[in-house]
Amino acid sequence: MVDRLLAIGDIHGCLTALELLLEKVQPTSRDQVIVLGDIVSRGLDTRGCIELLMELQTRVPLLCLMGNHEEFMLDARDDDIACGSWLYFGGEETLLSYDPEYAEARIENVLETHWEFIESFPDYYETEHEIFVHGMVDPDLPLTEQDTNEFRWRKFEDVRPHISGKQVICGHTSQKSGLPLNLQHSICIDTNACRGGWLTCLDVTGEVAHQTSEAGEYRMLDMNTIVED
Ligand SMILES: [Mn+2]
Repeated sequence: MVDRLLAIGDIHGCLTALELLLEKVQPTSRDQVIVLGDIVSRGLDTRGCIELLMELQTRVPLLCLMGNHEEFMLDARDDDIACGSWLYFGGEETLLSYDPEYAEARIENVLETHWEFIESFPDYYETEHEIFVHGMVDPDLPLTEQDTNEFRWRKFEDVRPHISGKQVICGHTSQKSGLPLNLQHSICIDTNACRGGWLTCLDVTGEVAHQTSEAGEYRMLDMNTIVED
């Protein structure tokens, strides 16, 4: 048994919000932290976010899941066309963070240890009562039988409970309200951190959400007050 199950939504290079979030939540070796993917792209400091998470993993049980932006980045590594399209979707900011001058976006600058870290991300994580995933799941199929692209790409739309009966906790579909979308059987915690919204850490066990912004703000939400049908 862990003290707290903690899920962190789409970080997208927002190092200020991530640092403040970890300072507020103070994860320990008795917690389990799951980062729901899309750590990279768009925000100013992907490199810093990856470094911080790699360091945190040395002292806290931490698992990062594969998002569609990690998929973009891995595809860009060996393919100029894929790299060109990723640059347009936020990859440019990612690669600039690997240049000390923040001037040149060169994929060769990404550290080998960072590639290995990103390659290790699985598509989902399951506990006895929860499924953690970046995108979404097909509600009618067991996880082992579905198209794995769903895990990284499927949007949080027309959501129904998963056949397993487990609660699904995901990111990917940005909530412009800045609030997690809490359907109880499924919760989306991409709260638009990189576009003036919030970075969310859902404490599944405590039924609260901690949120921070790139502007240095912090707030806590009672998940039971934001339930939607
Ligand atoms: Mn995504």
